[in-house]
Amino acid sequence: SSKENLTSLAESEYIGEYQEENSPSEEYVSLLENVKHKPFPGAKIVLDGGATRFYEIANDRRSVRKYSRRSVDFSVIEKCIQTAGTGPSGAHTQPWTFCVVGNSEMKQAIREIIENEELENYAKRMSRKWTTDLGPLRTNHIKEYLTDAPYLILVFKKVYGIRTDGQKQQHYYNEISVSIATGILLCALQCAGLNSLISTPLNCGPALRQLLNRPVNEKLLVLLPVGYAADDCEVPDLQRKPLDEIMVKY
Ligand code: IYR
Repeated sequence: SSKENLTSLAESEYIGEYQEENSPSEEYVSLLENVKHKPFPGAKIVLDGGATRFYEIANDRRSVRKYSRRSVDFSVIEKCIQTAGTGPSGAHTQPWTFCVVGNSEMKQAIREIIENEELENYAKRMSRKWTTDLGPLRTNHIKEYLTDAPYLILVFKKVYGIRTDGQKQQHYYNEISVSIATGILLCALQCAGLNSLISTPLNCGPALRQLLNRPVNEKLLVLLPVGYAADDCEVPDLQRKPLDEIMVKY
């Protein structure tokens, strides 16, 4: 049956929650049908000592949960999101939407949705093992950063697209694509001297999607507060694994 087929496909290789099967009758046309190929000389913008400099910037990033209310230049946010949009994606479907919220009332509404759900999450939905593992990070259901940070970026994955003729377009590996784009966004924000946090508001996706008036094919992946760390911001003194623990050379 189609259900079985979907399950086995999903188990062998998870390309996304929406998967379509061949129709015996339909003619298919690629979205990229008219794309020509051109010579490519390779990467041409090279930073001197780029790998080391980029490491230093990336290694300076910390997940920040306490923000100053100091304002952020919106054009910088725009440039960082434009950068995120350079990410690779399955069949070049670019299955992302970055919603930027700077409006105070909307941030407050988002905070209420998330704090209400997180109260349940921390008390009931997350296992005791999970909350114990998180204990040292000092997180809880109260999230002042959702109203203190000047901007919230809600990252949605488009689990499928809609073609101009109304047909659904499969978005292969959409979660991987949007996760990679989000990683690029984190780096861009860091390069701009901004702080951020990847937050994963469990069970809040549908309510936030509706609040922001997003269509049903968009699902919330992560939410990032963005801004400057508060003067009294503290982070856990974590260590990153050394190279020899994360790289295996063959
Ligand atoms: N989403 C919750 C809980 C949380 C989960 C993990 I895994 C973290 O590394 C941190 C927090 C929250 O935002 O508090």
